[in-house]
Parts: sequence; structure tokens; C-alpha cells
Amino acid sequence: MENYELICPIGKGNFGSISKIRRKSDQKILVWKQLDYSRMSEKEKQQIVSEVNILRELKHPNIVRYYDRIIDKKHATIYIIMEYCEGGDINQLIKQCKKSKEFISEDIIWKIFTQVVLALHACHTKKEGKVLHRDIKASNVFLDADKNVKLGDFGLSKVLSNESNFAYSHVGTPYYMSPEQIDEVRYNEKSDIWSLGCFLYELTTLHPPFEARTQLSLATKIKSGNIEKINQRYSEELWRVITW
Ligand code: GGY
Repeated sequence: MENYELICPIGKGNFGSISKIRRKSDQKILVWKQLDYSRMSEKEKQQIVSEVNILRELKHPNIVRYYDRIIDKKHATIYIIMEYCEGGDINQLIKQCKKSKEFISEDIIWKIFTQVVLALHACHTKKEGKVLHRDIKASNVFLDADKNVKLGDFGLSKVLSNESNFAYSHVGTPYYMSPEQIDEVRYNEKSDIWSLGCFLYELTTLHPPFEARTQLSLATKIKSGNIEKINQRYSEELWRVITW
């Protein structure tokens, strides 16, 4: 920890906070995710170990780059050090567009989409075992200073061993949850692709494809698969990819 200098807090996650930091050796700007594990169950702690192990193996230009982790036993805190994404997350971008009543231009949508596809492809084709992200959503996609797209938050991700092709546990963002997750059946990489489609839809309409007040009516809508057509400013190709 003495190798880093705290610059300022950026935001809060489920268990801790994110801060901008400076690495003293070369002045490089990074961030750390600070997680207080004192009140976590064994299962939650195991999930963090798993997140760190997955992140350190994923070296891809479109995945938030992991640098290091520090365990401060005295304060029951773990720091996960990663690259700084100056542009923030895509959910913020969507909110800004909504507020100013602007659409995201189609070429930007394709740029974001293709880079998330590259990130997911890297996860899904990993030799040592496929990595399923399981929480693809606008707030987990970040932009660096050069507007490169970076997939982040592998807190819910899972590695499939080479023998098994499916994960059974049921997690994810309700809005982007796939029909097979609703039925609590096997989760595979196609469920990430479903979420990716929902994300692509949200980039065009600035709202999720399926919305409801209760989980049950959300589930019914998702299973119907019916979605409202996107604005005609966008191409047929974009619509075709969403409906795939
Ligand atoms: C919990 C946190 C997500 C959002 C939070 F940062 F707001 F708390 O997790 C991650 C954060 C990052 C990450 C975020 C950022 C941000 C930059 C800005 C822009 N303003 C400061 C102008 C807003 S957020 C920068 N670099 C980052 N690495 C990445 C991954 C995660 C994650 N959960 O894995």
C-alpha cells in the first residue's frame, strides 16, 4: 500500500469503494477496489478470491486490466488494483443521453458493441476453461481516456472446467436475465450473449428491452421475447443483430 498514493474516491460498489490512486514508482494512475471482508461469509470471500484469480488471467485490450492485489489483514480489507477508465461507465453515458434527449450515434454503438464482443470472445474461448461473465450490463462496461471499451466487474463470473459445459447457479441482473436463467436451468455462454443483446438494445433506446414492476411480470415478458422496434434512425443491420 505504501507503493501507492490515494488521489480521490470515485464511487461505491456492493462491499466497498473505488478510488483513483497513483503508483509511486512511475506516477501511473490506477484505481483500487477496496473490499471490507470483515462481515463477509466464507462463500463471499471465496467469490472475491475467484474474481481476483479470473481477472489476473484475463489480459485483453477490452477487459479492465488487473494489476495487483493487496491484503491488509489488520483492517480485513482487500485492495484490487486495476487500470483507470477515465470515461466512466456506459450507464452514465446512457443517463446523460436520456437527460439531454439525445440518441447515441450508430457508429458509436457499433464501436462499443464490437469491443464488448471481442472481450466476451476472449472469455468464452479461454483454453484453461471458459469464463462466463454472468453480469453483462451497461454499468459494467467502461471507457478509458481514448474511448476504448473495457469490460469490467468479474465479481459474478465463473470458470467452467473443461469437462463441464454449463454452470448451474442462478445469478445476474434481472433486466438482462435470459429465459434459461429464469427457469433456473443451465447457464452457458449463450446466456452472456442474451445479456449482450439486451445491452445493445439499451444503447439504441436508452432503456432495457424488458421492463416490469415485478419479477414475475418481467419473467413473462422476457420469455415472450417480444421487444419494441428501435428508432428508425438506426439501420436494419443493427436491429437484425439485436434480434439474433
Ligand atoms: C464498483 C465499481 C463501479 C463503479 C464505481 F466506480 F462508480 F464505483 O467497480 C469498478 C470500477 C471500475 C472503474 C471505474 C472508473 C470510473 C471513472 C469515472 C469517471 N469520473 C471519475 C470522471 C466514473 S467510474 C474508472 N476506472 C475503473 N477501473 C472498473 C471496474 C469495476 C468493477 N466492479 O470491476
